[in-house]
Amino acid sequence: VQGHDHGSPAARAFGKSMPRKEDERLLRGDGKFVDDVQYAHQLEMAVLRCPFPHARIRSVDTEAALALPGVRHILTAKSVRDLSDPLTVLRPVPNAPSLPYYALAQDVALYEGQPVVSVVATSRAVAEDALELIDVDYEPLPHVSDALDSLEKGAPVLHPGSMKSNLMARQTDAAGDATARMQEAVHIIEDTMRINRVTPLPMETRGIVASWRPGARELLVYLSTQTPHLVRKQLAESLRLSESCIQVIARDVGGGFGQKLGAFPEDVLACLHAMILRRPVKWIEDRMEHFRASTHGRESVHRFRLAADEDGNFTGIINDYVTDIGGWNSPFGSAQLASVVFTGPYKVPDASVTREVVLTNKTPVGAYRGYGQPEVNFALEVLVDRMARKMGRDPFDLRMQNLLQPQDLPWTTPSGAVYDSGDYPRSLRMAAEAVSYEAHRMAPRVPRADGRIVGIGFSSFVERTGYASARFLAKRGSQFGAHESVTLRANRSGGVDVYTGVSSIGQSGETAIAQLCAEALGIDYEHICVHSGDTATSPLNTGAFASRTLIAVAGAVREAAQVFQAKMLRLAAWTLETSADELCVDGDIVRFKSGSTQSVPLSQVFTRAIVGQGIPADESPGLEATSHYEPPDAAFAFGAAAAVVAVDPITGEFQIERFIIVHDCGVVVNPKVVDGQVRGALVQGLGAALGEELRYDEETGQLVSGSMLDYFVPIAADVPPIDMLHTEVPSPVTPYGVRGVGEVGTIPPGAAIVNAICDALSDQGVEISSLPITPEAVWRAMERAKAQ
Ligand code: SMO
Repeated sequence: VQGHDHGSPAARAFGKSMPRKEDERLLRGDGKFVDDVQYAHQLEMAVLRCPFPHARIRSVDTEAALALPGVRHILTAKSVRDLSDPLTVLRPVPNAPSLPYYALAQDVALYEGQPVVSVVATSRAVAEDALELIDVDYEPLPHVSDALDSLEKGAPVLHPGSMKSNLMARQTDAAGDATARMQEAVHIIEDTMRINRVTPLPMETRGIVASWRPGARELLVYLSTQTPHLVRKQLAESLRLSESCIQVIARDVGGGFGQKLGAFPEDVLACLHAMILRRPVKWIEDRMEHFRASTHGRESVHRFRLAADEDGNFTGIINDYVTDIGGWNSPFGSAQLASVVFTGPYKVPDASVTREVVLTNKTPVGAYRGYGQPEVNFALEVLVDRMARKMGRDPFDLRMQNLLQPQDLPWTTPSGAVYDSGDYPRSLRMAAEAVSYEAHRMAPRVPRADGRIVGIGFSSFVERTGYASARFLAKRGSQFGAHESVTLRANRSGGVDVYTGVSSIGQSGETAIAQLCAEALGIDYEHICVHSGDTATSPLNTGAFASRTLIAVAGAVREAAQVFQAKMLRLAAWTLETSADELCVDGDIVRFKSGSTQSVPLSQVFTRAIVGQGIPADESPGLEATSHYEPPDAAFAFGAAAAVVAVDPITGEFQIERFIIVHDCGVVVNPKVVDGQVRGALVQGLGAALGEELRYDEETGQLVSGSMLDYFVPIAADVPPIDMLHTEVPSPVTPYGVRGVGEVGTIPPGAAIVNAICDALSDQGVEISSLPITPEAVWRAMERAKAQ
């Protein structure tokens, strides 16, 4: 491990594939997801949702539903307005109007699936029966489902009280003079690139169990969330409670992917019901609801222009993109990272990016893994290949020519981000070698014996991991900081309890934190126990998203460990009648670094500290340390992908024969976890590239692919063979030189596959400008090419 001092001869966990702390309980069925919380006297909630994309609610009649045996309580628009305030937004879109979002639609519902009435009954079945008895008089209103249509004159304005049009915000980041570069360019490639609307689709849908003890003024909330502390803040604001009254627990979370950031309408509803009824109220989102009620991701249109000079040097980029946010601002606002990395890993000083955030009558869009980066990577990387074809150059060579070189870094992008360090060309070279590109580039694109033509496509990428600093965030509208925190607390068994607000969303946070602690303290990994996702026990924190946790938490662990270890050694030194600097921690004992073989077990050191006996008179009892750490900046992960695709040149049917990803997440804490993270995200990225699509019917504005029957999700048999290669360039801006790893796999698949298909079909002049890439889409692209 480079870039840090082991501090102890016993460092034995860092950089190794330690068995995951989470596995034992998850594999034995002892995980604790929201639906595992069962109270004997709990009630269940069901939600009536607007079936129209846009409708005025003339009246609601709940009389028959209330009369149904087993029904305990019903909330409608007025009581929600009386009892709660609109959901607050964690990251408002800068310079956008605020759009009050109540837990139930007030006069008008703005998307199919928006909650209109909520019912609590003795069981979910009874509550659902009650929904059938509720009579809502809807007046369907004209709707708009397409973001570009939504900007047209005459489109129905969604929020006429606060906005004149559906354009929520427009924001430009630029450096140099991209317009001038376009004018003088020898080559320009320009196209409108469309990214599909998809859903993050965690295995565990959203869910909540809320219980209220009025005498104690205590609202206990079990929630499937990535951000327990931020949800606590939002619930306090909406429910008009002090944060002191609320405890949010997110123990095991069956996938977050950005969707489970912040509070949703149903969270407020369940709490209101629980507070009124003084009974625990559970709501578990069903899969059909999930498609409509949980935030979607990605949908955007990128009008992208790439300019090059005669020699093939990229000279300018202009990306004007429209991002569709649906009917309301979600807690995390719309994707901004497309603006941060729109020049990719290339050296393009003159560039401009303009983001337009647009409202439509669809489910709100929130964060989804990569959050703008897969989208803009697709636009840029597909057009890089098109530029190469136009110039008669090889796409690999053109990339190599324009990639930032290691010595160019740190590099400040036109939108102000700083790429910290890395070797981008090496990643691409490794990907090319892995697919024997030298042989392929010379070969003619002719059918093999099976009639298919093989193409190879690349995608080079950078990924912002971490969340920069609080100062940077403030400029982007954030209502939270960038820090992460831990408490380390000794126990009498000789172990260390670690408390973190980071919930366990499948990212192996407990494992990584325990490894960092073992490294920093010299204590055995087995003796470190991580307690996660509980606002009552953990120090205030930010949450698990943006591939940021490791970067921030590593600093917090390192700082807390220094304080903890200094005292641990002082106490041991007193017992061993020596000085602290003679000693070191080794697994479960403190011993002399050299010389004497005397030692003292940690259980004894910790017990003395906790009891306050057998310690120096000038030491306070207890052994515990808390640290909050704010990283100085984000770190940029990077790499390259290569897809080998065999395409049927007549039907457009294709098969991905190999997929290679070369990836750098800096210094690796746990290779097996890194492998799993990259692979998992890759499969998710492949799904979005190859078939996932939330389609809205143009006529009715309704979601027509909103079930597992209609929505493609890759299963194991759909996943091509994946090879992973790693490089390990330490980041100079993070503790231990780590970079984040959670989201990267979602970024390159779309472009690599399109580039491979277009390479295979280059004789036909086939070009593809939208996702997903289905055989039908390839066939249509071939038809378009023929027509030209
Ligand atoms: S989209 Mo991720 O959870 O920041």
